[in-house]
Amino acid sequence: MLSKISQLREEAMAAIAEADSQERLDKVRVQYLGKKGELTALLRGLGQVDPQQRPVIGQAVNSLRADLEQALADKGAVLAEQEQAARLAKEKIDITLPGRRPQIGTFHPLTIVLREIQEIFLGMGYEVAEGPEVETDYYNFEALNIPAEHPARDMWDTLYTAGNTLLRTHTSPVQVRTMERMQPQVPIKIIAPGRVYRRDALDASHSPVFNQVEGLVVDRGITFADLKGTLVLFVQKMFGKDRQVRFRPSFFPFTEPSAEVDVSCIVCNGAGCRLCSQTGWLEILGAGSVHPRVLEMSGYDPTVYSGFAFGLGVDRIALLKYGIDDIRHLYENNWSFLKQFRTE
Ligand code: 2NM
Repeated sequence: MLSKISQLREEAMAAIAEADSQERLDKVRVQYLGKKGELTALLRGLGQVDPQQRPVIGQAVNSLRADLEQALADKGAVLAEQEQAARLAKEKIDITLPGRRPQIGTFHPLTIVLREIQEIFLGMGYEVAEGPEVETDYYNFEALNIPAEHPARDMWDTLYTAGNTLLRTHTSPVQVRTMERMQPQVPIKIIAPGRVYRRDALDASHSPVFNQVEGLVVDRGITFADLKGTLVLFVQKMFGKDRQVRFRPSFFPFTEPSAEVDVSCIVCNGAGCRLCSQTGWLEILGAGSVHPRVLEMSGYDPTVYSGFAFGLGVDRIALLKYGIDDIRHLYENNWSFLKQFRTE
């Protein structure tokens, strides 16, 4: 019996020494000290032992139990410490790694170009005026000398909303609203930037929504020469002082006379290339002297006052300036495209 006990001691101590996790150690505990464990079985067998030997054996079993409990506790402490150290090593955060850089936004190319245009006109004493994108038929057409049923309406189709309202096809309604509000005061010197809408076939140079800047000057004695000087200055600030400017006769219902304004090609300088379709010129503006009927409808006597107006497409200028080949890039919010226009 005593040799059985010392054999059990050796076995159990070896098992404790071998246990390499708290989980395994717990199994060893159950195997030897549990209710159905080997030591418990040994104690149960004590009844069959010779009564004289019983105290000696009982003491040996109890001392084995105490030694195993001690050994289990010691090994448990060692394993707990090891497991904690392993977990800490695994979960360690390397604070020397560089952080993830936050992505910083960029200005949209339209915003950059729009601000540049505004800067130029603010420098000439203009103020910025804004108005609604959903307009009435009166402000978008009637007040601009484009009567209902008149063929001039065919130049601008748009989406009609409830009642007599529509998505504005130009920012001219803002000019009309400004004249109505100001009349009969002069001078008026404003630019009207903003989104406009047209029913156009979608292609590389047409989008159903795009951005315009229109300008309006009204005062006594304003002539076509003022318009010309203003636009030549604008073009040379925007595209460079060596640019040539060309006025071609054109037609708009709200101006008379009217002109299309071209700038000498920014790529070939007039020699002819693919960008300017071999003409040497790029069309960038429409302009003219404000039609007397437009002045009159908004409260300015055309025998006393005169004015000029112009309109340009911000999108088209952005495409030219950055060499962008398709207007749709401006409206797709593709970060790979937009991030190229970092300005800081
Ligand atoms: C253009 C071309 C020519 C224009 C006219 C007016 C107003 F309100 F005075 F009648 N605003 N904008 C105008 C004139 C716009 O865009 C190509």
